Amino acid sequence: MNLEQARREVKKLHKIISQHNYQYYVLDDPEISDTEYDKLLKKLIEIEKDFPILITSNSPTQRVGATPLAEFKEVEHVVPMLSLANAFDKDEMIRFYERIARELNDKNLSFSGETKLDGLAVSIFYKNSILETASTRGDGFTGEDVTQNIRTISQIPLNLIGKSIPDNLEVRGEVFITHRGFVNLNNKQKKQDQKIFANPRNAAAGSLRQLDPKITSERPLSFCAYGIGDYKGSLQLTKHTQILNQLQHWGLPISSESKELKGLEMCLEYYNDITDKRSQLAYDIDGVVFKVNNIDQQKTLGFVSRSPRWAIAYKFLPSEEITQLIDIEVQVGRTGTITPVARLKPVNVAGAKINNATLHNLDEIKRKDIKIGDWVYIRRAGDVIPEVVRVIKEKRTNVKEFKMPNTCPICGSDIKRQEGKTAFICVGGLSCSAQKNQAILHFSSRKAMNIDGLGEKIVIQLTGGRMVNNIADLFSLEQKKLSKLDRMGDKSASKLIQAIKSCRSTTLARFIYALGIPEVGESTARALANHFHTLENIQESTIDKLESISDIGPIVAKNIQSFFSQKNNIKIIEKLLLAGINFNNRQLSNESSLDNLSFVITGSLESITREKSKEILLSLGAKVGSSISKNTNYLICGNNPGSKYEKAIQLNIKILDETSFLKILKKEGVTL
Ligand code: 9MJ
Repeated sequence: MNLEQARREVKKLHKIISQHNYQYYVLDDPEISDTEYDKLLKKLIEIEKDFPILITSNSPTQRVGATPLAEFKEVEHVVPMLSLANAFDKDEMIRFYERIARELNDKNLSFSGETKLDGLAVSIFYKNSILETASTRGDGFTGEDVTQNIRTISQIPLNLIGKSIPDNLEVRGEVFITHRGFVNLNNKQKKQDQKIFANPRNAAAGSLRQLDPKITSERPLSFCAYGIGDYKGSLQLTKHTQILNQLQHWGLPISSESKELKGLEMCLEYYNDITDKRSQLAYDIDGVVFKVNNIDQQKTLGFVSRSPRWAIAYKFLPSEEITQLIDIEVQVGRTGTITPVARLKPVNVAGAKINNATLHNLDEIKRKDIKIGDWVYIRRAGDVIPEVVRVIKEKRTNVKEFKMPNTCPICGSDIKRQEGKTAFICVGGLSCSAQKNQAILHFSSRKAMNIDGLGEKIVIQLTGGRMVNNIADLFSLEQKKLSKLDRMGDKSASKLIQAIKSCRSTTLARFIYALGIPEVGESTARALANHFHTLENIQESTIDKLESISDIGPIVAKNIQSFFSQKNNIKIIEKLLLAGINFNNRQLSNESSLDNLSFVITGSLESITREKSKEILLSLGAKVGSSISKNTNYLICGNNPGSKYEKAIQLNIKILDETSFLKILKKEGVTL
């Protein structure tokens, strides 16, 4: 066989093997026996052995070819991976339905009903039908590059099959582990004296985030596609259910429970049917998803900050179990807030062993009349911290009242109640080691500076031994000293030093979030970064300027200003910058950011869909409205514009044609 013949043979084998994978994994209807399949694979391996030049990453022989990574690269999502808005009861579901039926003026809306898998959302990018990259959802805007781990999942095709596949196609779906896979995995872990996973979701997350793809390949990961993100090429489908169907024809597994539903009654019926069926399913689901089926209607509805307005996750009621509350202790948070925590007789709630549950605050304890020794209902919903729902008064015998301590159990400072507030606070500030530790843990957490390997046990040792007194001290840690700590060797110390070094290249939004300003979460941090562009601007901003940002009210504005006016904080920030922290976010380098500008889109654009334009604009901090008003800054006008065009002219609103719009995006660093 010469190289050309081998090349043709390899191509043919890729195609045949992909087709059989589809029959086996997607249709559950294999056409050949395992032995015959192995023969095909063996044939391919032999040709590749003779002609190594023909080995490509999309070869079925290469699913576990890659070497372990040092860390995951970050990837920015072209189209943000938004999360779904939730409905927790029938009323909320009805309100969702009625709101969009009214907005679309359609009383008999059609939906795609889907089960809501409880795993990890991922995005898989196919270029010319070949799997090129894959990433986790992360914070919705930036995720981690898990390409080599995704490749190990047999259910995920390395090559798409079938016709009319867009040149660029981003498939979105959930990676999960079935009940059976979970039990087998934990049995194996136990035998090998390895970590036991609390539930299938944790097991899936832990397995996908392995740096060594060989480990991932040994985990029973499954995949289900539920939509598409970015794409280039034609996709003449008008319904979401057609997209799902099309994904299946291209070789991707989809849920067999998905169904087209017409009207509210059918949606509610579907929810009840799936609720009844839940315990028979082979995998965990935590609700049902309804997506407006008509793609044009989806586009009309658009998005609000983090969620599409055309979809809702109607969640199942969280699981509840009964156990005894043995004691109430208090925990000191990052900003000194004292949280009472219930110590419980261990109980299994929805697959996880629960030892503690939050009691929120003293008022909550009084309102629920919780006493030490009570029998209580514990609730756990997904990732939410378990909580005590209510007391079973009939079972009450020998109970004791909880009293808020007068002094902090960690540092001995006074505990005071802030005027007009529910929370009790330890006044020790950063002299309280609990607050110090929490501040460092927050700084290094995944959504903040993302320092891998800096867990609670290490932080406690670092602050206890006075090696670290504040977040800036992390950057002067020495490997030699670090390696002497408990649970640390040379290798982990070197890894941690490397992680600390590499976290210095970050975004302004992450850094602001990492500082731990009271009540400044991820989304406020992003709004600040988008609005002010530089750290100095934020530090120097006035309360008025801060309040002019739509996400920020008077209390948060005051928190921000007061944080940046404290000498100690200024000193720590200076030290952090001196240590080399730098910001590489797109908005930073660009003075003409679209922050807070309001856009409306009309007509059809040629090189980008309206939906995609909307998502990109939102990710750049702009607002996208559905109708023209005097507050609109720009109308983006494609072919065959509607009445919005005339209205914009009447109101003297600036009109951008497609070319000008694309130029703006380019200037903002967006490549289509
Ligand atoms: C899950 N988790 O099963 C979506 N999902 O759609 C389904 N998640 C989703 N759809 C848009 N079926 C964002 C998330």
